[in-house]
Formats: sequence, structure tokens, C-alpha cells
Amino acid sequence: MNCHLCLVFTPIDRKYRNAFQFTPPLGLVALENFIHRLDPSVRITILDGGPIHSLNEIIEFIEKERPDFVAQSVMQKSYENALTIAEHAHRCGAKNIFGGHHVSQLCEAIAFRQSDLVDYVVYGEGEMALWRIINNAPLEEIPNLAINDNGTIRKTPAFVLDLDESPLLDYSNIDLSPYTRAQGDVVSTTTYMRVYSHKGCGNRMNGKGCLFCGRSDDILRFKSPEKYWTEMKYVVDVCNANYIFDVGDDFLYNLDWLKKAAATRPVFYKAFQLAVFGRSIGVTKESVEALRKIGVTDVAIGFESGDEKTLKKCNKRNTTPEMNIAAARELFLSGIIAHVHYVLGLPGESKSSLRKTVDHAKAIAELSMSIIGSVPGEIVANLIEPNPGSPIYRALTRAYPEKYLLNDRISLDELQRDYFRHFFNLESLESYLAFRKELALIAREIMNCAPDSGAQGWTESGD
Ligand code: B12
Ligand code: SF4
Repeated sequence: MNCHLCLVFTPIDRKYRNAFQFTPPLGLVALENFIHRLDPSVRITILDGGPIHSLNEIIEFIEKERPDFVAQSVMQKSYENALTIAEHAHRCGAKNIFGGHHVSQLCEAIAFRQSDLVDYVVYGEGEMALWRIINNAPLEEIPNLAINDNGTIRKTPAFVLDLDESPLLDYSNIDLSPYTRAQGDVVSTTTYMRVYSHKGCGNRMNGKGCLFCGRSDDILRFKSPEKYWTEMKYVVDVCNANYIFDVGDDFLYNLDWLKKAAATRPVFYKAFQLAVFGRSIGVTKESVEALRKIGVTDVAIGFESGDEKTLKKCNKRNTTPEMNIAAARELFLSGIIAHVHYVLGLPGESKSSLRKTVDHAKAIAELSMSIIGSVPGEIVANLIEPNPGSPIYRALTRAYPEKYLLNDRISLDELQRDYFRHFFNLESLESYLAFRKELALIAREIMNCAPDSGAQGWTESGD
């Protein structure tokens, strides 16, 4: 098909602290893989506003190359930049497409407010929607759309990807050289790549999830272990990756799957580190044994708080601070590195709960020192972000409907401000800034336990 599709991972507002990335956005790679399997002749360019392309470079590319479609993967912190890019694309005659978790959560508001600028608002998995869009299918035949019909918003049915039918992960059409260069300045011996074994999270099975979590897919499904290993062989043997991050949210959710994956692991002739996300509830002797056989070297877990009451309110079902310590111990005993994440400013947070979180972090660091002889990979203290779609975002919508209902342009600043106003009665700006400062000091104390950790939710200045 004679068309140029430009996939953009929209750069975030530079006011916020960014996470450095050494590999292309996997969501956009998955979209590229899907479309190229159906039609290899589609010209697809990926512009990564994470580490590689600045806002100006993206705009310049669009103005010069004049793609037919500009499809952006948008986050809360990149929404304003997404609108700026969309304006330029629109002027160049391109059709604008927005997608990703943030867009999925706010699809009605975006379709309501931006229908003159954004031609297609896609919620959920974008594969089939994007394919039909670039084939100029009628709206009714495009799944996963939020459509503005003269002020009334309706959605077309969702297409759910069968993970075993989806194309095998393939980075061959993606220019990896900018990543290699960017990475070379930092850690030249590591080739970093992402894979995903599953989509969805066990903690969202009842549609609720952690208080701050804004992920948009509720269905939890795994690729078959065979497919998983085929993709792992590809990234290790063909792409030469030696640090692989499996971005699925709950790698330890299904013990049967873990055991099958452990039993069917092929032989690898090169060494690699494999990092996954998990929840403490899934860490048992049996699961850790399977992780070891699979070759998992690092597990990132959201511990969220060292205070039992605060953790309970966070809605990480049936998890306690003691369980988190026990999970870390089990991992350390197997030689697996734990990466520990806390969220500061959870509802009910107090001086005492913060102190317990600091003590928890210190206990984890000591445990790691005593068992593996080094601090954990990371001990991260994030500032709470009420991501759209999360339970706390819904609470803010109920508290301030005139501001939040069908509004697509809410900055993280404002969200955090309203969150602390609503949940902590911090009405005055002074009281809010003072509490934020207190949280920032606690964050520094926690992060000192593992100095290489990078936290999110804060501004670039660290407060
Ligand atoms: C890896 C990751 C990161 C990485 C890299 C992001 C990247 N470049 O891809 C880093 C560490 C940088 C990161 C940072 C952040 N992340 Co993040 N991240 C993830 C994670 C774990 C995996 C993403 C992934 O690759 N998934 C696998 C691919 C195949 O799926 P996918 O990305 O969802 O893409 C599919 C669909 O969403 C859709 N789609 C995606 N983009 C587009 C675009 C178009 C046009 C279309 C049509 C469809 C479409 O189709 C894709 C294929 O099915 C997810 C959680 C998760 N497990 O998904 C969180 C997640 C996406 N992150 C999240 C957040 C909040 C952030 C931060 C804002 C955190 C922070 N506090 O700063 C920052 C933002 C930084 C930034 N630069 O934008 C939230 C998003 C919530 C929301 N409502 O927006 C998630 C869902 C985590 C969560 N549990 O809440 N993140
Ligand atoms: S934060 Fe993680 S564990 Fe909690 S619901 Fe979201 S994806 Fe699941």
C-alpha cells in the first residue's frame, strides 16, 4: 500500500523528570510488526520522543516528509506536546491518530474536545484499528474507536488481540542505531531490549487495581511459553540483547505458566539478564524456583508503603509490608535482584507512615546486603500520580465534576494539587508545597538506600 505512517512516542513535558530508555517503545514496535505482517510495503517511521527525537525534530520531520498518518502514543505528561504535534500534522494534511493507555482512559473526553484536530481516537489495543484506518475503512468497520457524533460520544467494539496469533516480535525494520549511540554514552556493554510475555495484571481482575494505576487493559492473558521462548531466542541470538525487560505487569501471576516456561526453556549460548514485574503475593518457593530456571535475574515489585494501613488503602489486595519483606528475602536467597518501588503521598499518609516506609526501605537494603552482598537494583520513591482511569482519578472526577468530567487537558501539576486538596485537605498553596517538600525529603532518604534509583512523579528539580 502506498502510504506513509509515522508512529510517534510523544515527548513528555520537560518540566517532569523523564525515565531514560535504551530501546524503542514496544507498543509502537507491536503496531509496526502487525501492519508490516499484513502489508510489508507500508512505509512506517517510528519517532521516539523518549530519548531520541526532540519535539522540534518530530515537527520538522513531519513538515518535511508529510506522512499520510501521524499516530501518537500519548501519556498524561505528553498530552500538550501531542496536541502541538497534531496541529503541525494537520496543517501538513496528515490524519491524526491518538492511542495508548492515557488516551484509552480519556477517549471520550478527547473525542469530545478534539474532534477537529484528532481524526481517530483509539482506545485499547491499536493493531486492528490502525490497520483499518490506514486502509481508509468506514468508521463502523474500525474497532476501538471513540467517535464524536455531533456531541454524542460512542465507541466501536473492542478488538482483542490473540497473543498467540499476533506477529512474532521483530525489531528488524526499526533503526536501532540511535539507541546504541545513546546507550554507548552510559553503558556501552549492555544491549537492552523489551519483550512482553503477557498483557494485563492480576490485581486488576475485578476492574479496580491499585489506587494510582491507570493501565487500561483489564483482560489478563499470556503468550504460550513456546511463543515466548521463540521471541526470547530472537532478542538474544539475533538482536544480541543481554539485558531484557519483560514489561508484562504480573509475570508471577500464573504458576502453571511459570512452570511450563521453566520446563521448556531452550538452551541459550549467550548470557543475559532478564527483568520482570511481579507482585509479592506471587512470590513463593515454587515460583522463585521456576523464575530461576527461566533465567529471571531481576524482579521489580511495587511495595508502595511500609505502613500496613496505607498499603491496605492502596488496594494491593491482601499484601502486607511483612509479605513484601518476605518476598524480597525469597528472591535474594535465590540470587535474584529485587527492584523495589514505593509511592509517597498515598491516602492517609502521615509522618508515622512515612517513617515506616523509610524503615522498610532500609530493612530491604540491609537484607539485600546481608544475603547478596550488595544493595538492591533500585529502591525507588515515586510521588503519587493520579493517572486518568485510576480509582483516585475517579474520586477526583466525583469531587470536582465541573473540572474533570469530559476534560482532556489536565496537567499532572493540577491533578496532584487537587489530589492533595481532596485527600489531605491541603487547601492553601503553602500547605501543599510544604507537604510536597516533606515528601521529597523522605524520598531522598529512601533513595539513598540504593543510590542508582530514578523516581517518577516529581518535577525535574526533584520536588
Ligand atoms: C515500559 C513502560 C514504560 C517505559 C517506556 C515507555 C515506552 N517508551 O514504551 C518508561 C520507563 C519510560 C515508562 C515511563 C512512564 N510510564 Co510507563 N509503562 C511501561 C509499561 C510497563 C510497558 C509498556 C509496554 O511496552 N507495553 C507493551 C506494549 C505492547 O503495549 P502498550 O504499550 O500498551 O501498547 C499497546 C496499546 O496501548 C496501544 N497503543 C499504544 N500506543 C499507541 C498509539 C496508537 C496511535 C495506537 C492506535 C495504539 C497505541 O496499542 C499497543 C499494541 O497493542 C506500561 C505497563 C504495561 N505493562 O503495559 C507502563 C505504563 C504505560 N506507564 C505508565 C506511566 C504512568 C508512565 C509514566 C507517566 C510514569 C511516571 N510516573 O512518570 C512515565 C511516562 C514517561 C514518558 N516518557 O512518557 C502507565 C500509563 C497509565 C496511563 N493512564 O497513561 C502504565 C500503563 C503503567 C501503569 N500501571 O499505570 N513507562
Ligand atoms: S500498579 Fe501494577 S500491580 Fe497495581 S494494578 Fe497496576 S499494573 Fe497491577
